[in-house]
Parts: sequence; structure tokens; C-alpha cells
Amino acid sequence: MKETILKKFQEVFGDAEGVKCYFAPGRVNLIGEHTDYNGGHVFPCALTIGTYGAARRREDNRLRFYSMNFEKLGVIESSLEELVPAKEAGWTNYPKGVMWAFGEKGMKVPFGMDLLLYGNIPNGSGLSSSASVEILTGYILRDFFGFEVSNQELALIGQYAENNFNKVNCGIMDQFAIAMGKKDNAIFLDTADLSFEYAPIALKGAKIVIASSNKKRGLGDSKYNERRSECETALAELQKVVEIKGLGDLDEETFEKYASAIESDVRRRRAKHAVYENQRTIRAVEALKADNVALFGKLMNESHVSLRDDYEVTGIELDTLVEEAWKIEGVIGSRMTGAGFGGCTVSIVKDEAIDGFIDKVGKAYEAKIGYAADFYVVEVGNGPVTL
Ligand code: NG1
Ligand code: MG
Repeated sequence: MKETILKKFQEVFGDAEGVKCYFAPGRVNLIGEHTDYNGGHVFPCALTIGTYGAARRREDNRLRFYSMNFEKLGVIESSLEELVPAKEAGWTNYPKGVMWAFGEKGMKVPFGMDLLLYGNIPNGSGLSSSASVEILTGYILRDFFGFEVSNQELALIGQYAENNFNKVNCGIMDQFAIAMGKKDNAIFLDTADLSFEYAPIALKGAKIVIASSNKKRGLGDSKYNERRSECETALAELQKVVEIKGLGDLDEETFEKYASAIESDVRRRRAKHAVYENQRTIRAVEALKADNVALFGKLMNESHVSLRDDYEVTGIELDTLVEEAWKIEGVIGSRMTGAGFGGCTVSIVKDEAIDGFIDKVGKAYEAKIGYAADFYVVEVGNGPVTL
């Protein structure tokens, strides 16, 4: 891949003098969905697919961007003086947002750069291509200008950019999973205090299979912000009767005890999902540590049901992929992953069942939805690296 992006860099920007190459992974969340903005736990892992970047420092403040995924757009030019939050749409808001965020954090980016990207994560699929670009950019800036930031701080800067430059009110999961990725491990992260531990993903005879619904998220971002505010209101209602900082502070029993303080049925179901999902995530990680992959899978399935019925973020595409997967012998667990409304599902499938899984789920999906899904057997990889 390094040769391909260097060659393209030369083609696009004239020469490849002084260019360095980098990679940042995408991520998939195994369990713990819509908990990262509720002070709960998540359990994502970095993947070996992600974003490749070829970059060169400039002596002036110009910025030149090119994406091999959006070749029609050509070279997009800007400058460090023009970093204005969400002025216009487009992929360059991700690198620009991170450059802006460094400045906001007291680390003004001194010089511009030429940056070429190539991503092999399916676009808009919920495997976090945007956070991958953000962490890649932060990693390059640190390398170029010697900013003293840890990978964990890179994650926070990426989230800050997403929240304040791109105006997507996301939690910390994506950027954290990518910046802190570790081969063959998932990250059990408590979003309440950012304490975390690595847990080995030893699936012994099974693999992680991602199915992309190819349904674009559409109104996803506004629905996402709507779920966030429903949870915030539910939390405020609960705080009148019980002392908690986030929904992640309650277990199932205490939630049931105080749930009547939430005045609407819809908000009660949203909060119920957040509370139960957090507890499921804690139990799922315990199961995995105890080598009980079957229980881990069962909890993944329960996660999907809760996202479908209580949180209502699935939709017919994701439900079809998951419900067809559940019918197949050798599927240990299957659920939607990411924000929902479209995007991907994640399944744990026994090696010998993978081909049949892709074939059967693929056919049933196309018959019902009218277009095809894409399948990826993925591996758990490291965080960002210089190539
Ligand atoms: P995706 O699907 O990658 O956009 C979103 C949020 C996460 C998390 C999940 C739901 C963004 C960029 N990320 O993930 O922080 O809240 O939904 O668990 O919006
Ligand atoms: Mg906690």
C-alpha cells in the first residue's frame, strides 16, 4: 500500500520528495452501543483495515488535500488561516477539524502540509472512517511538529474536533479505540473516567465478520443527537430521586426501582437500553475472559434486541442482516454496530460456517431489501503507525 500511495502522491502533487507514510485503523464495537455518551462501558477493537496517508510538511501555511476515495474532487486547497468550524460539508473537515483542535488546545499548527489519503474501510459504514482520518491527522501533526501528546490525548483532540468543528455530538469510543488499538485485543473502556483494560480476543475457531448494509445513514446524525438528548432528559429526571452522574451508574435493579421518575415511556425505554446495555457489556467482557464465547455471543444478541425495541436505532436493513444471521448454525452472536440507522452488523461466526453465512445472509438480504450487502472477515489490529 505504501508504494501505491507514494506513486499517487507523486502523480497528484508533482513529486514525492520528503513524503512520509502513515496508517490509522478503523474500528468495530463488539458490544456497548450508545453507552459512550451515557457514562457507560464500551468494548471496541481496532481493525487491520483503515486509512493510509502520505504527507509532507510545507514551508508555508497552505493545505492541499487529496483523497483516492473521492478522486473526482481533485486537489482541495485551503490554508491554516481558513480553518472555520463546519463552514462547508466535505471529507476535508476531518483533517481540518483536527488541525483546528490542536490550535484550540494551545498547540498552533505552524506550517501547512500536502496530504493524500486512501481508506479501505467501507465508506459511511459505521466502521468509523471519520475517526480514523482524525487520528491519522493527529498522529501526523505530532510527528511533524513534535507536539507532546499521548495517543489517549490524540483521541480526545479527535473527539473535540468532531464535536466542535463537525458538530457531531459523539462520545469518545471511536477515537479512543483507534488511537489505543492493540493487535488481537479489544478495549474495555469505562467512558465515565476513561479507565480501560485490554482484553484478548481469542475466539478459537471463530472470526469477526462485518456485514455492511449499504444503507446510508441519512438522517442518522440528527436521530443520534435526538437519542443523546432523550438520555440527558431521562438522566435529569432520575437525578431528582437518585444521586448519579450518568446512566452508567445504575444497574438493572436500581434502574427498575427509580424508573418511574422518568415521565415518558419513550424516554424510559431509551434509558433502560443505556443501563442494561452497560451491564451487558460488563458481563460480556467477564464471559470472554472466562473463555465463555457462547455467553458473549448471547449477550451480543440481547444487545441487538434492546437496540431494536427500546432504543429504536436499527431499521429493516440491520434487522434483516441480524435476524438472518441468527438462523444460521455456527453464528455465535450477531448485532448491529455503531450508531445504527444503517451501517454495519458485527457477527462472531465459526470458521467452517463463514462461507455459508455470507452466502445465505447475503441472498436473503438482497431478496428482501433489493440491493446487496457486503461482507468482511476482519482482524483485530494495532493503533496508528508510521509505515
Ligand atoms: P458511528 O456509528 O461510528 O458513527 C457513533 C458515535 C460513537 C457511539 C456510537 C454508538 C460518532 C462519530 N460516533 O458511532 O461515539 O456513540 O455511535 O455506540 O458519531
Ligand atoms: Mg463506571
